[in-house]
Amino acid sequence: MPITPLGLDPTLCFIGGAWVPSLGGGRVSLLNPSDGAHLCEIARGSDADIDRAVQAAGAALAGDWGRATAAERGRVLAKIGQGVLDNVEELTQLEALDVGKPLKQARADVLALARYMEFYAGACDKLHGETIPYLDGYTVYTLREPHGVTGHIIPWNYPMQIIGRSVGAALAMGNAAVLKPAEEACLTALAFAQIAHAAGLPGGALNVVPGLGAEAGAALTRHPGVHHVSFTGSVGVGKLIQETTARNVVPVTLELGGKSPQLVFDDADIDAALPFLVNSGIQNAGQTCSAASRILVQRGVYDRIVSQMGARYNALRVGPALADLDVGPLISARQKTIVGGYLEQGDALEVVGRGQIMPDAPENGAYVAPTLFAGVAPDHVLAQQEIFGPVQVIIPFDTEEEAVRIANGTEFGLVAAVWSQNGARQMRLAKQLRAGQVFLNNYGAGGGVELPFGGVGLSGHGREKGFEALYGFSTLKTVAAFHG
Ligand code: TXE
Repeated sequence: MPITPLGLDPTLCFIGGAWVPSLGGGRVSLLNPSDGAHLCEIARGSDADIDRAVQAAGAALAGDWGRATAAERGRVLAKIGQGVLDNVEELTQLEALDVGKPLKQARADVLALARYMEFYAGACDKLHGETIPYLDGYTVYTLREPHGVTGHIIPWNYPMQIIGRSVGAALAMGNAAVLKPAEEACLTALAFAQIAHAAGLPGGALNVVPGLGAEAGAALTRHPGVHHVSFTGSVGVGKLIQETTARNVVPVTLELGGKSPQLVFDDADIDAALPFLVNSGIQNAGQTCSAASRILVQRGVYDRIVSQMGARYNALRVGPALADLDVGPLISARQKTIVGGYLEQGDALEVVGRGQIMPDAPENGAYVAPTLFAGVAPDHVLAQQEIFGPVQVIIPFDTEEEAVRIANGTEFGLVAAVWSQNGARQMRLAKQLRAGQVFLNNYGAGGGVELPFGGVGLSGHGREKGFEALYGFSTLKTVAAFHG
């Protein structure tokens, strides 16, 4: 059932360098979020498929992939990056169909994936052990080694970016990966496997087993042959995975979303801030772990921010991914119900901006009008819980201390941003804000692949992206030689 020029058969798993049917024989239906129509079927990976994939990864480590030098791994990753670039339009279309992302946002994800490969291609041979001065008669050094088989469980919101930052870094350090993409969107994960294979990645170094979280996902986290698990998704499943992997004493990286604030002070450059304030809430229809769902605004500029953000919201157009408007559909009818439930809880709040669903948007698409609330209390449910939809709340504050208290007043800690011209304040707040990353007078720093990324608190732990990820995807062996 080829559905793209890439010629994918999405009903298959990619194991040991070959496309194979699931042993369980089951299928899951993939829907197009833009119109709710059946897109294609994908494999419903089983315990046995995960077992096969883990065995194949182990065999790759014992074979060509395990023997490859760091420089050789780098060359393969560079070729994979080129392969991604050679297929930008096909991957863009696939992601738009599968995730419901407007084309320009999907294209940005493809380019990010290529850039991750390029970055990790260059990083492969840059992280190594060191010699340690010790007692007379000893030579001591460390070896930086792969964990072995790494499991990657990823969500549907940014498949390509998350593959880039986690699978890219794992392969760079010489691990062999088993990837379980989300059941809602997995086509670009399959396409990536195809591209990687064509680029010369040895069979078994990357295996992709689509399927359900409670089946293929759970099987991957409890498999004794898996030596590290990287998970991006919900807090609930993250906790479950931490428990399961603890039983095998396997290290885990968890990236679990957030309730990220942007703090706008009276002395901020408002014109510079405005596009970031809005885009950070509506990009990918708000289904972004680092979405800035809380905008904290000092009283002196409060009215201006409310009216100018409101005006931008009122101009937002919502429609099918291929129409390439400002906002696409949510991933599914289920997600629409969840977001709708939150909007109902905001019934009594002041709505100061609302985007427009285009009249010709298909009726069965998972569309939600982007909604901006103002005057929201910091402890309101909409200011505390991750909504994962195009919804932002504006919260007023008077003093810097109050702003920090509100910003730090959720269980999450992924991203925070400060808009102020006061350098001393920027430095103070960069230290005081409880977050894995703080942006000063910007938001997201253009998504740079070089920047380590991860959270504290319920947002998770461990860092992916950047050079830092290479530490997480490797382990250190100390060698102490006594030679007299
Ligand atoms: O996540 P799940 P869902 C948040 C966001 C969203 C909510 C629910 O708030 O509304 O989570 O989204 C796999 N063992 N984020 O239901 O279930 C699953 O198959 C092993 C934030 O999509 O966590 C998929 O591949 N794996 C977030 C992946 O986990 C399991 C991104 C994510 O699915 C499993 C997505 C299990 N028992 C949602 N159960 C972010 N951090 O960006 C599910 N999975």
